[in-house]
Amino acid sequence: MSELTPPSIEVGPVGEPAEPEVPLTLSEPLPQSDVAELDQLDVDPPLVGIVMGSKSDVPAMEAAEKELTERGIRSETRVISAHREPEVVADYARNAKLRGLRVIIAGAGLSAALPGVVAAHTELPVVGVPLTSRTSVAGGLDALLSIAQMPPGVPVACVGVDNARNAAVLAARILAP
Ligand code: RP5
Repeated sequence: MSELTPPSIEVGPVGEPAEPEVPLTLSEPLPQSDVAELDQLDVDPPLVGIVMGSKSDVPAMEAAEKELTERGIRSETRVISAHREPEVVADYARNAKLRGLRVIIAGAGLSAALPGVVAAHTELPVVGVPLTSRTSVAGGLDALLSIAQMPPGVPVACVGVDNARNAAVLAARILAP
């Protein structure tokens, strides 16, 4: 009968903590590339989002940005269409509060769905600007009614036709402490 040799099992050190892959403290200075990335972070995010349904709305809506800038209120401007890119509008509105925006100004012409769609996706106050365009009905009455006549529960404040400046003044008053 041959002798049985027990198999040799290599056992490593027991109970030693694993080496952390990432240092847990910032005792070392950050690499320059990381510092550059941090510098690019927007520490002063815009407070007012100005959106409009078409590039053709830009001339009328510029007055809102101008008014806010003169008052020292940071804003951002985007052209996003409620009917051409509904998902983009929904994402913008859903993320607006998280990004630090406090008021949204939305300008649109014709059936002017943009302000209402934005209001449906955010709790932020939305100020609508009814705009005239090439094929407006009754001098912009179509857009005025589309914005002012939001059903109960999803309000959109409505300024006068093509009166983007008043939307900015109202936004400033909403932001006033
Ligand atoms: C709306 O339709 C826009 O807000 C604009 O006022 C109007 C006309 O748009 P375009 O045909 O000039 O793109 O969606």
